[in-house]
Amino acid sequence: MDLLLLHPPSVYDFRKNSILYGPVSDLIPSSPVFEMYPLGFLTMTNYLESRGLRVRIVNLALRMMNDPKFDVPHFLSQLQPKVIGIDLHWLPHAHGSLEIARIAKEIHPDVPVIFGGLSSTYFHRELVAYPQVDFVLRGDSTEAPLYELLQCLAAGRSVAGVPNLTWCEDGRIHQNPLQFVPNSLDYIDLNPARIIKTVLRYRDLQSVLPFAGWWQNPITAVFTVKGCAHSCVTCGSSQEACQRLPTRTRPVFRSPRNLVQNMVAIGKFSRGPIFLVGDLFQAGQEYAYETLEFLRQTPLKNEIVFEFFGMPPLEFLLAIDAAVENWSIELSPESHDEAIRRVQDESIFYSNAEMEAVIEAALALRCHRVDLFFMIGLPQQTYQSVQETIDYCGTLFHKYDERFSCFISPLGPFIDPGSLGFEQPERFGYKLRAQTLAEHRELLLKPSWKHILNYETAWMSRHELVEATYDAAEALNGLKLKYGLIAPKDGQKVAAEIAQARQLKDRLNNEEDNHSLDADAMALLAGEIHQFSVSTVCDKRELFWRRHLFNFRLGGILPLVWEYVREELLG
Ligand code: B12
Repeated sequence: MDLLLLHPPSVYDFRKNSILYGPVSDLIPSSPVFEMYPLGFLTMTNYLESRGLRVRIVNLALRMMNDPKFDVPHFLSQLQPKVIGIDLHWLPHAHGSLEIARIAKEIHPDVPVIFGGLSSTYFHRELVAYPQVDFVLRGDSTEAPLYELLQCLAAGRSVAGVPNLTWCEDGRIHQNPLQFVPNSLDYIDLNPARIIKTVLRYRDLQSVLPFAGWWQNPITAVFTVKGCAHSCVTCGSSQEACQRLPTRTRPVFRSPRNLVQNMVAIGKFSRGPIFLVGDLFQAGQEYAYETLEFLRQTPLKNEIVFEFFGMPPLEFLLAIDAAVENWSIELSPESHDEAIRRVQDESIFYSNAEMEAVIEAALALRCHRVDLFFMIGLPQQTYQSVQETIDYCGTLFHKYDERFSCFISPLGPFIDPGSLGFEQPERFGYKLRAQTLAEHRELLLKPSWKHILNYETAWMSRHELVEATYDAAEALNGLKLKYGLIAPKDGQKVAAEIAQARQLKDRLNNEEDNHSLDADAMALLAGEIHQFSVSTVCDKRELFWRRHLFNFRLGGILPLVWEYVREELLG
């Protein structure tokens, strides 16, 4: 095995710690363990394997979740990798990633450990000073430098010429220039066929699954862009954040043809929905329509999910409807209050009236779902304003049918490093509670999410952010029940879970660390990731699309099994 890619849990070992993680991951497929690994694991695997190297992905976070007895040190001691790669892409992995690296280094002291991802890029100098980290590959695109680094390590050559690399020698930190910043994304893709082959090679499907429940809800994503043209205050990959990290100065796109080819490749194996990451209009109108034209020419039946940062022209919705059989849209107005929305990024501001026109137009077509996402923790947003957002959701539920839904969640656990809010907190009314990687690691071990948050705002204290979240969640759940958007049984379960989480939170109130928790609370919270922190602001299942009797296409998978047997077993 030339490279072992490990995805850590947010906190190691979450199964033993007593922490109320809170609803920080309720609107994504992962749990608060943040068990989903970066899409980049797939592009790196594809790139390296196509050049003859052998790569194995192990989602340690998911293995630990699925099996309470899964023994990480024992598992790692059974493997003989030449190099280990660990992602610290999302800052919530600040604790787990370094702990996994420490354990791996103890077991395999001579195996180099490489870190990568956006948070690694931001904190690269601090990171490389840890004894368990040998290298950090900076940037949002690392396939080619990673290949070069692995070649150097295998040949015992100097790494001084490897682009994007930060490394330490004799106590001195070296920072090679960020030379690999590709201006097209067509050189990589997720190639599901190759990933299936690695599953066969290591006879290990469990370690490659992206999140708990994926087997039942096999959503896949195709990325259209790296970097961004916009300047949203809270985003760690906005134009300004990309310059600050730095990763790139302007966004770069995949060509529509390449994008659609990748979607078709996915459609051969899976009937699940395909999420198009990034607003197609970022690359311009021509790009957006060209993508639809390629889609029109394919017989893809999967649900295609489009996200829009600004509002698309209504004709574009007509064009989607003409090109795609099954489609949905996702919009993120963040707040009902236009003044608050305007602060995020003036350049993609839209009014409620414009947004409602888009919703109406989509629902008049074959669109299966329109999901609206709101956030808690924005500049200028008060407790009162959050509750008014829920009133606004009520007005919309009244107007539209059951294909329309709204979601709300707190900005958490961290405001992204590199974002405008993190870099210029006073300007946007943020008060930061942590700045360094070490400080974020410490926060992650606090007893409840109120203490974990790395910020509060001039308009809401941490206490108010938490209260606003549970109150809004309760009210939104009530509205969904009222309008028949969720089954009474499911709605009642969410309500009970919110009430329980509240009670527990009150017990933890003002506790600054685990030592002062009473024994009952400690016991309730030991290893807790589900009861009080998953499906508390909404039922996670609301996020998923309708299921198919058979989610996967055997017709696409069986030829690969045969190819594998021919190539690897029969020589
Ligand atoms: C799609 C997306 C998601 C998807 C998941 C996609 C996935 N599995 O990767 C969903 C919606 C589930 C999601 C969830 C979250 N996300 Co998100 N996400 C994005 C988004 C929009 C695009 C990412 C993408 O497509 N990348 C393209 C792929 C191909 O590249 P890549 O995965 O980044 O990998 C490359 C490099 O990063 C690097 N790399 C990464 N890991 C490693 C490891 C090694 C060893 C090496 C060498 C290199 C390396 O090399 C890779 C190959 O070139 C970005 C914003 C953006 N425009 O970048 C935010 C972003 C990455 N997400 C962010 C956040 C905060 C989150 C959440 C924590 C939010 C939350 N509280 O719920 C969760 C965490 C989920 C989890 N781990 O369980 C922040 C991260 C800020 C930070 N520094 O922490 C971003 C920047 C912006 C944002 N706020 O959304 N996200």
